[in-house]
Amino acid sequence: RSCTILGAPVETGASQPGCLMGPASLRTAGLLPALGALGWDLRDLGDLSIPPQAPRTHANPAIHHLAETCAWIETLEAAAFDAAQGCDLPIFMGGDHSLSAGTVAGMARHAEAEGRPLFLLWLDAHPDLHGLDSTESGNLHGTPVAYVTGQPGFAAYPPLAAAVAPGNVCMMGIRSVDPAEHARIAELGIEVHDMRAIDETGVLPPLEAFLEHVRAANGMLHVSLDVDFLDPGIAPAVGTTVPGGATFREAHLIMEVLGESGLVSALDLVELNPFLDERGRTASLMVELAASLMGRRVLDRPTRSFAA
Ligand code: DIR
Ligand code: MN
Ligand code: MN
Ligand code: MN
Repeated sequence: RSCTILGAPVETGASQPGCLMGPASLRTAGLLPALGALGWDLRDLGDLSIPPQAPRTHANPAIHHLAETCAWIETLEAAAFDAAQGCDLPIFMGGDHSLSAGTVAGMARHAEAEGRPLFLLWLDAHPDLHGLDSTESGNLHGTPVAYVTGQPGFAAYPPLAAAVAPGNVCMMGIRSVDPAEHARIAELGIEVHDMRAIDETGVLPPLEAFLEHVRAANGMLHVSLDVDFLDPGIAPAVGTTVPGGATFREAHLIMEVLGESGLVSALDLVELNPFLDERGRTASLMVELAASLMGRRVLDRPTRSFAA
């Protein structure tokens, strides 16, 4: 199976600098050799870039780096579409979460061209459901899910070629929701498993139900992993830590089950800010989690069945 690796050193969607160093940090932590050892046919396309942008303003004065965000979305939409045509599973190394507005949009166009629906698993402390009018922080990493599901209010972003149906989105790990996002979750009926739900059921039942839904629809699955999905105690290198995140064991179980499903068509590794880290531990953890999704196992075991 083939995997294209692409770096997206985007940091303009976050409040503080540092995600620019994410791709270099994931490389330093050994992402490529880890996946190569699992038998993947890897192609490293290096890191993308955008040219310098003239500033663009918006009616919402909180918004910053709108021009850069739009340029990244355009670049990444095209790059994701091309990468998905050319391999089984592209990995996009971020960069802050605004990059997923581009990668998921490109995967949605790819899936539509294949005549299959795209599903989105959002592993994050935050739902990232803001529109350009509702974001109070102005940090555009809070907007990608609203954009890729085709919500109104994105006239300033590049037009979306193919949207992800809100009913095809599943979120896990959510524990910080702004009021406008709360209203949108209710309005769209997006499947959100917050940490309370995970505490009650564990990660497996909701994950397996979602994967069964993807399989039944012959869907493609895009997994977007925000570092702040993880508990800050194990993953401190992110600008928006929220207490009470996923444990090491929950995260690895999710990644292993995703890998065994054979349904994953793209992976984002986002929001790693190596400047906030201690000795690269968060980058190393993200590499280990990617390896779990890509097939690394402690012992052989029978493939899980996904009984309805
Ligand atoms: C917050 C934080 N909801 C905002 N969002 C983050 O600024 O809109 N998403 N950090 O991952
Ligand atoms: Mn493909
Ligand atoms: Mn996020
Ligand atoms: Mn987040």
